[in-house]
Amino acid sequence: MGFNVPDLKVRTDIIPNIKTRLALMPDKVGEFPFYCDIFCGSGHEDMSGVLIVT
Ligand SMILES: [Cu+2]
Repeated sequence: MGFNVPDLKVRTDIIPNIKTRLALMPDKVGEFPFYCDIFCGSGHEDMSGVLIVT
């Protein structure tokens, strides 16, 4: 799986059952869509959300 926040130029691979850490220092506030950018099977189309930076 992948975690991609294109507006913040951040992405990483995600491996199921393994903890993944991602450090980021946003330089702007707002709502930034994220999504899985690697086709990973059933439910892939629903792997998205919004990262809120305040
Ligand atoms: Cu996926």
